[in-house]
Amino acid sequence: KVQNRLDSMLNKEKFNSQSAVTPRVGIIMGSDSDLPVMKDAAKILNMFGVPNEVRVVSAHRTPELMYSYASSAHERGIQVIIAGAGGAAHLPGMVAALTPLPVVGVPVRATALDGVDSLLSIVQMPRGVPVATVAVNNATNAGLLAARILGASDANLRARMSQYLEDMRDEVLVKAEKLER
Ligand code: RP5
Repeated sequence: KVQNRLDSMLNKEKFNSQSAVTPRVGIIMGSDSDLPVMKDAAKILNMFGVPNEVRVVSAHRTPELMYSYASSAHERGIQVIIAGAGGAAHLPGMVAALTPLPVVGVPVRATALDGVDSLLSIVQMPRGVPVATVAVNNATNAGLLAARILGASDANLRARMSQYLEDMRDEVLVKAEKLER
């Protein structure tokens, strides 16, 4: 039911994954309440043409699902997992413990502690099990990092990333020029 709700929210905003193709990035989150933040990862990956899937997988509420998702993702062709969670955000670390794939963690601002709780939970992984943690609520950077990881062995994607950086630079220069006038 939660997945249906998620799919319909994603469809409404046209960020749904390109479902016919095998997803290369798995975007997971602890609750559908994380979607307003986490959809930015799907948006950026779709922009780069990277097939992705979006799922709710909770470390606390659906531990069995988390176990099966994380331990089998690489067998389905997933190459990077982006995991977002708020509060006592165990999801990225637990997933990293169960998969050989790179895991990017997104601390979601979800409680009275404003995301500091999620940030510390995700960034302070003990030695041996890394999670590449991005800024609080910055799922865009998680998508970009996943695209860069894939780009290391995908010249096409790497070229698109270089173009993205150039476009960003040009945008800033145009704005700066306007200010100077
Ligand atoms: C976490 O608890 C989720 O990742 C979410 O950020 C937070 C609140 O979840 P809901 O109570 O909104 O479902 O597990």
